[in-house]
Amino acid sequence: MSAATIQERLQGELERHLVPRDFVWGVSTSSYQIEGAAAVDGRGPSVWDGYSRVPGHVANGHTGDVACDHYHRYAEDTALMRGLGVNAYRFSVAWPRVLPAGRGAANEAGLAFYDRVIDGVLAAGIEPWLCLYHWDLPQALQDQGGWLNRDIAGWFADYATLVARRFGDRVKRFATFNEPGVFTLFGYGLAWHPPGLTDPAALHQAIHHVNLAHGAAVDALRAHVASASIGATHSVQPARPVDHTAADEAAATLLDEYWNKAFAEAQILGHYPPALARAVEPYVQAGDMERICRPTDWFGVNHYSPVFARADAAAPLGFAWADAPDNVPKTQVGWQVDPAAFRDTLVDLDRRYRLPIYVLENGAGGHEKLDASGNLIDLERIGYLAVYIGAMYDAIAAGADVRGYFVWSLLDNFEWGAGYDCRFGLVYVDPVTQRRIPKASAHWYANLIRGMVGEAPPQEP
Ligand code: IFM
Repeated sequence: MSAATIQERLQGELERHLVPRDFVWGVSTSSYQIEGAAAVDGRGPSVWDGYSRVPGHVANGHTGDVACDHYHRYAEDTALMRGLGVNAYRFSVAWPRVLPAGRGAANEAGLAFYDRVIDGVLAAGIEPWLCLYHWDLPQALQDQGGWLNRDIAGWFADYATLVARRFGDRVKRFATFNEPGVFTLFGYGLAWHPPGLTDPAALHQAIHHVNLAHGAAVDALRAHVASASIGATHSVQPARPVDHTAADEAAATLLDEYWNKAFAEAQILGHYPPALARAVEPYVQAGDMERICRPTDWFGVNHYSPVFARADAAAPLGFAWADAPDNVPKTQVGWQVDPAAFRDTLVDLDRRYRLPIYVLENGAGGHEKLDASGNLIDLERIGYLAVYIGAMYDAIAAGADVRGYFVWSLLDNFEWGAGYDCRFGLVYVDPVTQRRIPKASAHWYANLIRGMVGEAPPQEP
């Protein structure tokens, strides 16, 4: 089926009332990946500033120093979103930009930047969805133990209070964390993110402290923002064995606990999955599970592709990360394309947690270059988005309460260890000139939204 045929089918779904008119169509970004201005206007260093400078940590020695220079170009980026016709924008606040030392004195210039972003998107008719933490921990807090220091739950709650007091008059949608299962496993278990450890004890401690910070932040946001709508954003992907051996099956079950369940189960159901329950026990104090399991309003899911594990007795965690098998369809960056897994994930999340679901990230990565005419006709990304949005509709038809969909990402940006050559944007960004060029997928997504929302056509991006 061509992308155009799928688009027709998708728009036909509206007539069949599968997607309510108030369905949220959005795009997502994150602070360190787009803002740049790393040492501007009083921003303090984050763990990624130092980590990315160590040779070998990030492809080509790239850093987030400049990124997409969104700090200075946010108005242009808001105009791009307006052109897409999205009605929501998920972004994150950089903790070290508003609290350079992580706690204590706030940085007025940093807060004022987010005032401008929020006021700008609201003026464009776009609802801001604010995420408190997308991995850029203030270095000053890392120096005090970071996620291994139990006090961080209180520091995070104070930061949430600052954000709530400043922006809560205009922002109602808050996510506490983005993908806690990813930054903890990569940072403390696999040494692919800061602080670069392969230490199971540290990983388990960090998991528990992040969960405590989530609960404390939910309470802080609730206390300071009238009618706040609060959730957390989890990366949920089926964890599969690379081979169908008993050892690999066990490895996949463990990966599933770390990646998919360590946070969602504790935060929503009030308990850890079995293997983790034993592992975190030394760090759990009386009353902790009640502190973590606070009522939330929605479940944020980021979904891309199944993930794979294989048994490895020599690995600190007893399993190793594995690539997708050779014989499956993949995106340019090697992630399996499996829309049925997306449908099944959404249906499963609906049954498991009984919360309204927002897909806060979905998209395809590529190693893309402009063509001779200076355009980027990213048919592979269009195909990916079309079949994944179709799979989301199938989940809705099967009863899953999915209320919104956000593409990752608005812009090509700093893709962590992969640097800038791994592009997820609807909009191409030239890393040298900072010129923005909407890809074919941006026009495709704008057309899709226009057909779905059925309002006056937004201006073309
Ligand atoms: O770029 C990341 C984002 O920061 C978190 N979710 C997955 C994206 C693509 O890898």
